[in-house]
Amino acid sequence: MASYSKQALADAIYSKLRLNCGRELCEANASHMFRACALVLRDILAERNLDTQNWVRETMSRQVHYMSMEFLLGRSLMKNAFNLGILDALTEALSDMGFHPSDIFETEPDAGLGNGGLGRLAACYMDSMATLGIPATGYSICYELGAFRQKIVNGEQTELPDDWLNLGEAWLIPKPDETEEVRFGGTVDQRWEDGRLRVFHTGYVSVLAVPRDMAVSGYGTRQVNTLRLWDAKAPVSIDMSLFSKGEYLKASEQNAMAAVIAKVLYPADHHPEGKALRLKQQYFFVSATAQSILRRHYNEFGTLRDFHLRHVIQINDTHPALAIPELMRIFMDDYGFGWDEAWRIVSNTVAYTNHTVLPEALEHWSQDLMEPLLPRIWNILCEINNRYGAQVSAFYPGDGDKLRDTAIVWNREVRMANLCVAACFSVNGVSAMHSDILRNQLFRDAAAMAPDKFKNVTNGIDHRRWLAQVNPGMDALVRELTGNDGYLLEPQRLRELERFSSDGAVLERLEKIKAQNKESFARYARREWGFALNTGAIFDVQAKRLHEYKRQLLNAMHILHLYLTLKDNPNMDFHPRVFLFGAKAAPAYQTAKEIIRLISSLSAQIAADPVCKDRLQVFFLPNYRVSLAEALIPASEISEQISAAGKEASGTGNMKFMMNGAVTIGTLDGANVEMHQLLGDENMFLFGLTAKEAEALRAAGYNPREYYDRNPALRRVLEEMAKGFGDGVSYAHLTERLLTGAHCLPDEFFLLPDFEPYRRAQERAGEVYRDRDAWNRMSLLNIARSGGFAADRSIGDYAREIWSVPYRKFPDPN
Ligand code: 26R
Repeated sequence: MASYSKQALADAIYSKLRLNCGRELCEANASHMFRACALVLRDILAERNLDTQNWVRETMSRQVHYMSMEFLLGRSLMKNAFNLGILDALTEALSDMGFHPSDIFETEPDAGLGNGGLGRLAACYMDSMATLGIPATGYSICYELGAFRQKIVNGEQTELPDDWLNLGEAWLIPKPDETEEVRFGGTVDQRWEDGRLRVFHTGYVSVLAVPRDMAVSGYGTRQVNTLRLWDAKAPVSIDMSLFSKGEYLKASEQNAMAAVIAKVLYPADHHPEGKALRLKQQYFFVSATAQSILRRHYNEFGTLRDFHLRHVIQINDTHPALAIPELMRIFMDDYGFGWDEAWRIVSNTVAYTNHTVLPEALEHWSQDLMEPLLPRIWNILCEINNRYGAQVSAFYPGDGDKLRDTAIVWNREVRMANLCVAACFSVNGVSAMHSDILRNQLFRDAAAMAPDKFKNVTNGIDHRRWLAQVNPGMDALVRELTGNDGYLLEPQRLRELERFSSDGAVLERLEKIKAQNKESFARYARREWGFALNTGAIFDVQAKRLHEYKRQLLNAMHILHLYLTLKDNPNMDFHPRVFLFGAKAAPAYQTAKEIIRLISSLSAQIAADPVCKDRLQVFFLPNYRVSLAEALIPASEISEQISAAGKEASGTGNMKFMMNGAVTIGTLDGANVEMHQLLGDENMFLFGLTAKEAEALRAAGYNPREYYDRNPALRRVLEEMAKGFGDGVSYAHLTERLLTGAHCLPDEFFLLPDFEPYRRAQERAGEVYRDRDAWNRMSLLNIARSGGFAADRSIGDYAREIWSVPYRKFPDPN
């Protein structure tokens, strides 16, 4: 790989400062400097991106198109420098120019174009695809505002806009010549013309989709793939006075539509709102992407006949599912294909990943919204529905229930998951357990019709970012113990650490690295929020979106229990704990917001009580996001993965904590199940109902009162919660939800049955922690066995089992 000396980089940065920022070095602040660096790297990436595209054309290899409404990228400067192998040269260049490199890296705003797991997964996968030599393009929307900034005011979440583009724009390369037109509304007519039935769409409103491409580097390779982010623009900006009245109205409609479409990322996670704007965003994104892919293929080959042999489109949950009817539309209406041939090509191109089984998170769109906004798409959906219904009826003759359950259009609603299952050649879940639930429960009837369609690809994380980059101390230890940096491309080599599991000196060094990471996070927390963390305490962390199924409330209840116990018994012998939470709540999710408030109240109460001094602390860390996770995870010792069994599709935070040597307290849910298989009971603190047991309990008529009546400690916790704390806020609404269910099932996520088992798991963790040697060994084994949760492994699975694209070979996982 061509390398760049620090001098060459310094020169390039200097000239970007002058030419693009209009600054002399002596006038440059951190923002100017960041921008100049980003522009320098963008040039290097742009060149390699072109080479990559030429290579793809020459080799005619099958390409992957990864469609996702979310890419939670975080920061890119350090990442790109690391992948290009110029991180050291860049830091030295920055120092030589009189700056603290970390100031420059930290100036970069997170690109927060995602809400949580699904969006971060897409970002990790982009890195792995480039690294593994897979020709891949990601597609999404260039949201002007990413995930809201969370501010805690008087214990409550408030939301502020996240204006990331200001500086983040430096990474984007506009490609106005590849603009696509997306059409909304109007009417469709079918007329015979030249011997074939043709579709005419009139009276529509147009929005232009303009690509703003971001280059995605791979590690240890020259390959640079593309992430195409669509920006929305109105088609007319010419003098309105030239327009007749009717055209003026249309023009302003188009302007209004364009102005809002790419404005903001929807902050809802696991809860579709059914809003017209969200549907417009989805279609905008999907239509632009489908047109762009087909156009490029057609320009190259002059035909779309073999399209599916050259392309595979992976859709990240159902959010891009309208790609299916949109592709059908383009094949038929724009390129003159008949239904059957179009269907054969489309259904052999599109593959679907499901990321949630929560019924309330499954998308459906009403006919009332869909039909007027996307009239042609509505036609096509109805046709897909009719044809699939006929197949279902043939397979299950006379079975009305099956026809209802698998229907794509039912009761004037379009069910997006059923559409994907009917149309895609592959359907996969994101952990072994989740994929079993898809096959045997959620999509059982469809799976019986096409069993081979259903697959599993367990999620994985970019271990270069989430271990090597965020935890330099641990990275250095791994390199030393394994002899080199080979684990960066072969994550399974982390296994070699097992040899040191009884090496006292190594275990002590591991402990020291963790201690340093805790110190450095404590400094961060003091700087950011003025918090004073007790670094002698166990750092116990739950960081993820706030949702009832993830059970942050169970964690809070246990903390309250600890607090009450400590008050009763101030001399209690227990190792000091710091409980840390990071979580954004969807702005309209009231219960989630109440839970944040509860954690804040509890935090204040405990901070104010002298009995807790040096022993118990609780902090709610505001504005959890990628860059905060990067500081927090390496400092964590206990990882809270305590979702109600059967609800968390996989989890990926669990993997990040494990890889950084935190020990998990968790339920048998999602990928925790696979972690447990690798670690055994000895290296993880497992507790609680299994998915099966939870189901059985529900079926038997679950009554939370039984647990409340039987367990005095639990009862007391709930009573105290209802009373509230020093700040006078009552949380009776939360206890009511658990005990009697306020407009919902009482305790839908089984906090009460799991309370006592959770308390005991916490107690066990506390005991083991005191045996430093035993704890450090667990920590080491967690790191050593985490290689299978690298995104490189997941992408290898996708490449082999679903995409049929070649990729660089990795040693067998086992
Ligand atoms: C608004 C609505 C349509 C919506 C529903 C659900 C929007 C966003 C989501 C987020 C879901 C799909 C999500 O993020 N799921 C998470 O995906 C991760 C990556 O696979 C899993 O690790 C995690 O368990 C799962 O909750």
